[in-house]
Amino acid sequence: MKIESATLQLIELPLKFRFETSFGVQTKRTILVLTLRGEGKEGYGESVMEMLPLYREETTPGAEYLLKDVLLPRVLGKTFNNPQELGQVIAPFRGNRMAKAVLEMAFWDLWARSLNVSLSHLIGGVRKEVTVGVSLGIQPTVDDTVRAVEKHVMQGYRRIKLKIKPGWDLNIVKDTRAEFPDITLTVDANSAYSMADVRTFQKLDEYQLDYIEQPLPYEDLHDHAKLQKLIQTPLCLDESILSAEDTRKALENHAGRVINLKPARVGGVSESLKIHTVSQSFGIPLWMGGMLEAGVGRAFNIHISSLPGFTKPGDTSSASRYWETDIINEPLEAVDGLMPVPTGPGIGVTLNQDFLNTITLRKHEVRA
Ligand code: OSB
Ligand code: MG
Repeated sequence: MKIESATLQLIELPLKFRFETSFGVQTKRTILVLTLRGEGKEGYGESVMEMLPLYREETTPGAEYLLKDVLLPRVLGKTFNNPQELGQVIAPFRGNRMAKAVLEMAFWDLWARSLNVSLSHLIGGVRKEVTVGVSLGIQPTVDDTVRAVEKHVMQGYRRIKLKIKPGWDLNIVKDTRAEFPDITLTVDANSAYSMADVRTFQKLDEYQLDYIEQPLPYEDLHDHAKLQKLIQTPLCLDESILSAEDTRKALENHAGRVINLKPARVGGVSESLKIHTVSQSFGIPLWMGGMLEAGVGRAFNIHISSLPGFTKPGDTSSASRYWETDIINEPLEAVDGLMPVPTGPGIGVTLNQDFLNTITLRKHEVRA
């Protein structure tokens, strides 16, 4: 497959809800959408980092520069027989996995379309639909939290995840659990705590949480392992995991018992497949995370979570929860907590280019 041309568009997409986490508030997404062209086909990629480095270190302007001036010029006009060959060209550049993922994933889509197979089929997916839950941001009051949980339980979501921060944790978990004794419930701290908070996590042990996601700093597998020894509830790692090697080391050191895999966080599809293999060899369950993706990123996440190791519900809820209008033409909607895997070639969705043009801040055409 020869990559003949590329278009990189920076868009701004307003969220339907205010999404508050321990690291900040999001009311819109600023997204890079990449189109790669070759052999009469197109492949798409979408960025997940934000303007500010509050989740991990990457930023949208940093990724825009890397893609436009560094990564795309090195692959345009070149022929790659598979995604691994393209991976070798971008591997020498350190870090920046989210930026690389935009390109890597677009190439996977282009390649799968050229082979006329769906991404799910190409990577060994085994499900026609995937189970999904929701990630609920920090609400103004405890009562608002319980009502938000109720609404999404009624909609059939298979797991409810509550965002927590110091001082906003036991209160919401206690009242939610009192009203919903049987739901699958989790919490996500986005690295807001330290080992000084062990008592809080020991108290959370009373509420049958399925797991506690990323309680401690993102670079600190050591303390996650220490905390895991002091509590019953499994720890789930999100921010800490950037690669299959991170995953192996985390699991060998018992720093967690569940892995949140976000393909874009780890550099794309190839690294996701490696993490899937590592997790399965340890017998550790995976679930598909989310970064408030628009249609392209959401479609990738659905395809990848059709792999057998994704045994817990993901964050890939209905696109209509997030957007008035999505950037793709196809609806990605869950019914009773089940999200269908698109069946067409590649990721099986098409860009709504007319809508995209109305929300584009900058557009770069890159040629060989
Ligand atoms: O930690 O999982 C996270 C969103 C942005 C950044 C980090 C996270 C999240 C979510 C939302 O939890 C998941 C989604 O609905 O896409
Ligand atoms: Mg998380």
